[in-house]
Amino acid sequence: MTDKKTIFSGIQPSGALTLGNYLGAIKNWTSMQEDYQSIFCVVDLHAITVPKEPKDLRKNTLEVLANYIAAGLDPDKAILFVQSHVPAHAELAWVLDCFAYFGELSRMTQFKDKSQKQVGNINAGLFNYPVLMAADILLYNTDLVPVGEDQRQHLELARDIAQRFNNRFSPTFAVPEPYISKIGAKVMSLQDPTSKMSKSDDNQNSYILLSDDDDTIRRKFKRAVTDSIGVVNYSEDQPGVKNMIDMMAKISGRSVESITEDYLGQGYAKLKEDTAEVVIQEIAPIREEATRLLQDKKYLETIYQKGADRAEAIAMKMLRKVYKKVGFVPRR
Ligand code: ATP
Ligand code: LTN
Repeated sequence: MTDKKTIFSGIQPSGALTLGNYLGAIKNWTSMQEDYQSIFCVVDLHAITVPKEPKDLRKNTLEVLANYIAAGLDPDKAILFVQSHVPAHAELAWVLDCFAYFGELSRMTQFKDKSQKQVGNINAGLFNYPVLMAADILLYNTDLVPVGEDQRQHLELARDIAQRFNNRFSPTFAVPEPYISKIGAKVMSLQDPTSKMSKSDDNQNSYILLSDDDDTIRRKFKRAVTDSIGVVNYSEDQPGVKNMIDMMAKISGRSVESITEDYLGQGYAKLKEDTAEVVIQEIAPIREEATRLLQDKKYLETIYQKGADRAEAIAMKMLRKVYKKVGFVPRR
């Protein structure tokens, strides 16, 4: 083991990845993997809280893994694995369920949103979702969790559960901090720039998928909703325009001020076209590499098997410690 700090994060294989997933999460991971002990998971246990066809789940799981690697996560540096391959996640989640309160879980915004979308299927998994997420994080003594803004509340809960457990017994879990970058933490919908870009949106024009071809990306940006002000400003009052500038800033590393200056006196059409091109430059190579990797299932298999072995070694140590603290009799 190293003395590096640990980061852990995950994405659900609930569908094709969006530009929001990439800019809000994966892109940050690729730069952090150099400096941290890095663990990235494909959280398939979480994905079944929303009904899924088994064949789609299998396909999406490999796609997310392929995209991780295609986007630049290096399996020799970072541990890349599939959540269901390491049973300790489900096992710790059960223990933590007994340290999470009905009241606090009822207040989770994601639970309330998803419940509204599936009124006939508000299952217990959907309710306990944040506890499983806390288990993911706490198993690895995680210091930092790089996620998008929408996950902040879940992170707070994970911290509360960790502290509650530590206080009840003795220091066991590291208390994780969220890592939410200033730019890109909330990529907005291209059709309604006041709401988050989301892969579960009914309107396909509202999101860019990492698998979209160049012309589809151009078309979606061309149709993007802006406003009737007609002047490029970086302002909360012009969320559509702000969204474009933020995407450019996140991808290019330039400041929002200097990008905004470039468009002084220009209409929105040019801003949209240029943003589309910047996005294409960034994600077309990822799409091509992911497609190539997906043809090599054997390679992907070696990556997730090695990843699960490495993850499990760490996770089992923590699980044993937790079982001992709560008073379970050891098997041997
Ligand atoms: P769904 O839309 O089905 O709820 P999702 O697209 O939000 O799913 P998740 O697997 O829940 O995908 O999220 C994976 C990661 O991507 C999380 O860290 C989340 O914060 C981040 N993320 C998702 N959407 C965005 C977005 N629009 N902008 C920035 N980050 C995002
Ligand atoms: N709930 C997260 C996905 C997730 C996660 C995690 C993120 C599950 N376990 C652990 C960070 C750390 C989401 O993005 N919806």
